[in-house]
Amino acid sequence: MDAYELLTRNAEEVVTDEEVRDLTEDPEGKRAYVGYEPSGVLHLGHLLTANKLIDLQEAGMEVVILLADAHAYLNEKGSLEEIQATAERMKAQFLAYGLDEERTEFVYGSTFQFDEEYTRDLHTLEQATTMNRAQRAMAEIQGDETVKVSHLVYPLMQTLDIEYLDLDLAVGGLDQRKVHMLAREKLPELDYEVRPAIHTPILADLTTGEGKMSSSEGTTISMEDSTADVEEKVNSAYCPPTRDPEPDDEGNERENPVLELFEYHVFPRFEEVVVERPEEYGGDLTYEDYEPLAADLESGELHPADAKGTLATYLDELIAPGREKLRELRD
Ligand code: IYR
Repeated sequence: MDAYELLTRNAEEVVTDEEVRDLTEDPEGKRAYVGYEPSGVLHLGHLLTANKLIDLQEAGMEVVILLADAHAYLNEKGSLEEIQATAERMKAQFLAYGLDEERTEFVYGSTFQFDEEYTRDLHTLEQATTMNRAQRAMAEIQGDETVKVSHLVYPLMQTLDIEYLDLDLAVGGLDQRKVHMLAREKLPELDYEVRPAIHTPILADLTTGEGKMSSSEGTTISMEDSTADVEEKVNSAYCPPTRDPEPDDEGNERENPVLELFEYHVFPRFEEVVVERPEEYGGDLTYEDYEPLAADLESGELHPADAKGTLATYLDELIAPGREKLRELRD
């Protein structure tokens, strides 16, 4: 796979394609980042962007993981000390997941975001941005609580991070796109360069196929889940034999979350996927790509129950090293 393919595969959006193409001409040593508000246990949402970071490392890029402690503080996730303790566990799980230690730099936001120069730039950005604009940038990240001033400062700091970490590329879930658009608009006003961004899709809730998979509501899978938990969650997942399920009775759009997990989590990390079946049910099925598996589910060749059993096995293998790490940290 060439660098352009590695950077863009499974991306929902690339801003802009031309800028990313330029980057792929000589990706070796270029710096990309994702920022995470620290949380003690990684879940499939974190791992989706981590998959992209692994792709970037394979293309020769250096990866910066911003442990966004000050951002989590602004977003009322606890005291800075509490947030930093969970960040250390997060770091260990990322490495266990398969990020290349040599090409991964972990940076705490608070190590540079309180510096004088950064703070001055932040105040300049505050002058250059309307409250309405900052609030819109945060809408997807913050949820529906009351907007505080901290929520408006948050996207401006995220904008400055791109400059202060000396990056060539920003990566994030699609929920980060409005912040990245704000950054593209505002960085030049401070005479800083615009950087391209790559956005990964937001996956649907596992049980309903609706909305977005989240750690606070609905069902996701985390590094803390046991093999039995993973099996149980995947077995009760929504999995009609189609890629395009009908909306539910209230008109809510639905996805097939089992197929999404194969596409975005399993195939990028495994050379092939084997569905084990007894001879009397047709014997094993082997897939090297997502498309033929999805086609077999649609045609009825692959039964949803077999797809789920297989998905649970592969997801379990992906989270097992992180689960082990968490256990070690606890002992
Ligand atoms: N907004 C992110 C956290 C975050 C990301 C980046 I990229 C930053 O520079 C700072 C914070 C989230 O929603 O988790």
